[in-house]
Amino acid sequence: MKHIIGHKNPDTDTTCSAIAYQDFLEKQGVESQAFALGKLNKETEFVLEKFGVEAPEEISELPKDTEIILLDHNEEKQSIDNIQDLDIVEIIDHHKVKIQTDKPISIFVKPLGSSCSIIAEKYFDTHTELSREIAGILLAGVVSDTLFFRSPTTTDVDRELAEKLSGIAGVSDVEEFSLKLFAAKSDLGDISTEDLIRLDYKEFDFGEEKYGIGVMETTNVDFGLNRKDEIVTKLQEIKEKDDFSGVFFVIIDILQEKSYTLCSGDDEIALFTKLFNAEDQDDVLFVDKLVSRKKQIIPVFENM
Ligand SMILES: [Mn+2]
Repeated sequence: MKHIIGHKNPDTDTTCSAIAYQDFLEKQGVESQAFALGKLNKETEFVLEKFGVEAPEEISELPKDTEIILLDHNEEKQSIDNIQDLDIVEIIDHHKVKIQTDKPISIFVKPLGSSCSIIAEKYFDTHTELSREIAGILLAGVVSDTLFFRSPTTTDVDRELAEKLSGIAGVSDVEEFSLKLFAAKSDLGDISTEDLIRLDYKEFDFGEEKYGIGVMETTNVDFGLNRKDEIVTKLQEIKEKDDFSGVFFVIIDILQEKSYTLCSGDDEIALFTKLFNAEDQDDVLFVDKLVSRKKQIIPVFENM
C-alpha cells in the first residue's frame, strides 16, 4: 500500500490534494492512503466538513521501508520525521525541486498555483470519475493556495480548472466561497504565539545558511500585528534554539494584497528591507503586493 503524505504544518492544498490523490489512485486500482503530518488548520477543517470528507489520520513517523508518495512538497525538512528510512516512490508538487534520490522515481512537478490543480488535471486528462465531494475539496485547494487567484503563482490553467471543479462541486459563487475559506483561516481563537508562527512555517537552506519563514495569510492582519512584541521575542527564541541565520514571520493581507513582516533581529530587518525594498514602520516591514513565499520571497533569498 502506498502512503500519501503532505507537508508538515498541513494546509488546505497539501491535505486536500493528498485525499484526492488517494481517491484517484483507488479508482485506478492502486491501494493507497492519505495521511497528515500534524493538526489541520481551521480553513481545512471547514472545507472537509462542508463537503463531508473525512480528515486523514495524523502521523509523525511510518515503519521502515514504507512506500510513500510526497504531495505538495519535496524537501526533506518539510516532510515526515523518519523520511531517511522510507521509500519515496513518487513526488507530486508545484514547488521548486530540491531532492536527491537513490533510484529512479516518478516525479510530477508543474508550475501551477496549487497541487490540487495538478490532481484535478489528472482526473480530467484520464477521464476519471470525479465526485462532488472530491471536486469540492480540490476547488478549495486551488482557491486557498492561489488566494482566490490573487497570488502571482496563479495561472490560466488554475482558473480554468477551478471553473470546471466549481460546476461539479455545485459551488455557484466561487468568490463567496473564497471569503468563507479565508474567514475560517483567519479565525485563530486563542492560539499561542509559537503555534501562530508555526501554523504555516517552512525551513530553508539558502547556501550555507538556514532560515525559517512563517506566513500568516489572513483577512485580519491586526490579529498578528497586535502581538508584534511577543512574536518578535518568539522569533528570536526559535532562531537561537535552531541555530538559524534568521527567522521571519510574514503577515499577508489576502484581500488588500499587502504584507507586514516581523524579524528575529536587527540584521534580519536590514536584510529583508534591502532585499524587498520594504518600508520599515517601527520594525514592521511593509511591502505592497508581496503575497507569495514561494514565488516572491524564496527566489529573492536564493539569489542574495
Ligand atoms: Mn501547495
